[in-house]
Amino acid sequence: MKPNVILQSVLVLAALSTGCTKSSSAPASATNAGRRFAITVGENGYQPSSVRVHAGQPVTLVFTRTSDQGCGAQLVFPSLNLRRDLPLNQPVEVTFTPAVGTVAFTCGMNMLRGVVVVM
Ligand SMILES: [Cu+2]
Repeated sequence: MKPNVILQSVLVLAALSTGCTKSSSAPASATNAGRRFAITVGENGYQPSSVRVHAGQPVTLVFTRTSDQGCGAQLVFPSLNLRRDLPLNQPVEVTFTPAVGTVAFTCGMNMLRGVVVVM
């Protein structure tokens, strides 16, 4: 009987420690961990709504619109003179090499807003 109790507590500890690794919360602003950023377009806007990248390096933003509500069906990068349709649940990639400054992106009516901060 006693070995059983010990085994059970080991299993409980294992379950607790693996559960912890999943609980890191995503920050609202992503940092430059890579050159590829996934951005979700929901009814309330872009998530994350800002990313930070280094100047002179190509960056790819992968936009996925996940909601038919709101007005995220069009994506505009005014300073890049670039406009894309975002089909529902279909990733759309935008790649560019930014200079220092900010690169804004918006919905087709300039209501939803996001920004790439380039350092
Ligand atoms: Cu809009």
